[in-house]
Amino acid sequence: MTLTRKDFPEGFTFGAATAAYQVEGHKFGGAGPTHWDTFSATPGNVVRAEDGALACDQYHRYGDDFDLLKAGNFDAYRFSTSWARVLPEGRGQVNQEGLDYYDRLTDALLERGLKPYQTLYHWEMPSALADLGGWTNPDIHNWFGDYVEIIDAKIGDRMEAIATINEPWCVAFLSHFLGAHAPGLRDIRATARAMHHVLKAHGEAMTRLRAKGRDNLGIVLNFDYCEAATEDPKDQKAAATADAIFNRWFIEAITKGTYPAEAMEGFAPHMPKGWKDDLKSHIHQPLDWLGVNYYTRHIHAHDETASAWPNGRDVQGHRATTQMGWEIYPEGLHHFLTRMSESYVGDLPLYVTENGMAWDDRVVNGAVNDPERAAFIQSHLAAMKRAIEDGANLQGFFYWSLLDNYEWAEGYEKRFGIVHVDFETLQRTPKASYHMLKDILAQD
Ligand code: IFM
Repeated sequence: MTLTRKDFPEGFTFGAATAAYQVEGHKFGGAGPTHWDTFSATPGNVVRAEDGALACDQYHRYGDDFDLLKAGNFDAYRFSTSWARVLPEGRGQVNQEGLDYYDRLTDALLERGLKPYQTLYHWEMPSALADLGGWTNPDIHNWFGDYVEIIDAKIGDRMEAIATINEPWCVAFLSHFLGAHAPGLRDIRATARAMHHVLKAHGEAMTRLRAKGRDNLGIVLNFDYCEAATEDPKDQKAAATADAIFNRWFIEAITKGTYPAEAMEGFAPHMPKGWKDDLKSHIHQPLDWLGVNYYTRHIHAHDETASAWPNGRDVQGHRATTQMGWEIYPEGLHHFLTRMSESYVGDLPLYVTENGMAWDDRVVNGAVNDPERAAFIQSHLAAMKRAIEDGANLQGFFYWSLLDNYEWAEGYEKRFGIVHVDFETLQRTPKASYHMLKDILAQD
């Protein structure tokens, strides 16, 4: 059965998402360098050492991209504003060209009747602040707060919703413990600090925006279904530890003012001074909505060979995988939507702010046939519908991504878009999945 707009509650928002560094073309418009420019220029970090200098050139082509959204019957666009475009040095001198760009972009969305959903940080730390330790610096929340006030003064009054941070697990753990994203550290002290400071920065932004009367504030967390490989208590512990770091750390701090014991087992000796006070003063405060990003599950086992915490390893599952090698596991989306409402946020509005899949899509005779993606979307829509029936207050869904784009350490190789981008010519070709969404989102 094909689900359509009519299978969801009246007013349910359907959108597509992107992020600044992945689509804009960072070399345009006076943006300052970011830690992704240097991470990607360091051999071995990014496929073919590709960066976001040109990306999809949305900086010049946003009008055409928004026409595609409109023609596709979408209601909304989720985008991010780049700190380094607004403040090239991270602090101090404002780049007026950058502010004007986001002003034009906002107008272009509204002119087409598309609702703007802004994210304030989607991973491009200005290099000048990275030089000072980036997310490990105890002052980062103040610098972030200053940037937030500047961009908010320009476009905040026209945003449908504002998210502080995209995927703090990636900002902190993936980037400071696993070393897979900029700044590419593998250091537990840096990780513990980043895990905490990113939340403190979220809280600082919330406080500053509340003071301006904003009542549409949230955060976007990513979740990964953590399953134990066997019943063995050691494997169960490996899964519980991964779940605590990935799925519980951020939401528990925000909604309960605590960090999970299973994660503190590793991080406690490395936490920054005053972290308990910060939980009270900054982090534990109400949200207006919560964004849920969901892609896959991982199966965890105890690693006998590991010499240090968290002593876990991944075991390959048996489901079909995407071009990223990620298992397709829609049950996990139902799990997190219902888990959020039952255990953490009650009736607070939830949005699926990202969900999608990468595939090796090719243009053949002017068309891109991607039935795998259409099936992926339908199976995840079904999981969302079940979650709503089971009580989750889900109010919208944003497909990741509108365009094929810069997939971070994977460069331009992994294609998540419903619109194909030829990275030589920058030509956009809507894929069959775009046309499927266009059909199912038509109003009558
Ligand atoms: O491309 C990313 C995005 O920037 C954040 N969430 C996951 C996507 C796919 O990896």
